[in-house]
Amino acid sequence: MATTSTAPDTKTLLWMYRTMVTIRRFEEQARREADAGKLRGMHSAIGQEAVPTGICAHLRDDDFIFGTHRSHHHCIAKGVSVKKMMAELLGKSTGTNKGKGGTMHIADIDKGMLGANGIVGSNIPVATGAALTAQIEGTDGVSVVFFGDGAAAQGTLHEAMNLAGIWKLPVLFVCENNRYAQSTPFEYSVAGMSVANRAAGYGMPGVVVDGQSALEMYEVGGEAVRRARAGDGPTLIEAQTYRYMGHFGADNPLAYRDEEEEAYYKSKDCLAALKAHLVETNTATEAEIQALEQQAADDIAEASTFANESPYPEPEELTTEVYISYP
Ligand SMILES: Cc1ncc(C[n+]2csc(CCOP(=O)(O)OP(=O)(O)O)c2C)c(N)n1
Repeated sequence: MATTSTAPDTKTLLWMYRTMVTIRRFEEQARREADAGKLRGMHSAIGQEAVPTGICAHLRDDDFIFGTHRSHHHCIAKGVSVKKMMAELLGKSTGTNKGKGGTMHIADIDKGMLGANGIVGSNIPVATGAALTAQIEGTDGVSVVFFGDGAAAQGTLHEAMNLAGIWKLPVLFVCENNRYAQSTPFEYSVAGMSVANRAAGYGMPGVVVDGQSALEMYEVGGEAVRRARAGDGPTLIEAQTYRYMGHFGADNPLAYRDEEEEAYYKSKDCLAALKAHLVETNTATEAEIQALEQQAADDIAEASTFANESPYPEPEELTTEVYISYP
């Protein structure tokens, strides 16, 4: 999906809603697969669907994105096949990485998803390097890196923002501030209580946006992508959002946050908000919305069947296409 307008047109709005519903259904099914013991350590992004969707609405297949340990939503928003993703989660040979990457290392070069990564903060300099490549090659390509509030305190972000600032690189630093790094609250770990304010130190705009609003994410993402393509340099975006599940699914978030807070963020649910907008603006009827929701559910059911019926890689493939480091 690549659009340049400042307000989303009907086609884009419907794409955003379907994408967000697809992400939620994918995450729900992935949870069921994990509960059935078919994968372990699955980090769900339920609640955070609007963040990559509003940004990726402006990206082309040849733009790059980079993710984290919690990246299913980034991949889906960038157009990676949910069938191949689900197969990857289950370690099957039909997966995006032939079953050798798993939930935390999904990549699809054809779609510009250059990789999720389990090491917190590690993809920030890599994404900045991809932006440098686009600049050197003279394309108008854009690189986007998603990371959490926990990663915002990693040195990698600051080194990369400095280089991106002096070289005016076409990169978007997108912090998904879901208020917790595992169980550590944002207030406890982020000095100054703001990620966006840090942009000032590196000569780039720092924008706070309601990450529960697909429309606001679309607007802020559009301006940042426009700046990057025009050679005006990087932007730091702090999208304020919330993850509904525990850190990796099996933990209990109520051990470190309260029901009132959870209820507050769920009352601002990004899917419900966009659906209400579609109805109020007569962009789609209830029946059309239901049809979109059904299509998303069907896609995920098909992805699950495909993944479960796919074969595991052969034993002799164990050491092919993987990096091996020798001591
Ligand atoms: C360098 C590094 N330190 C610690 C960890 C363990 N770890 C995995 S996820 C996580 C929390 C990350 O929080 P945040 O960046 O806010 O992302 P979120 O989980 O909220 O999406 C930590 C500390 C890690 N994987 N890598």
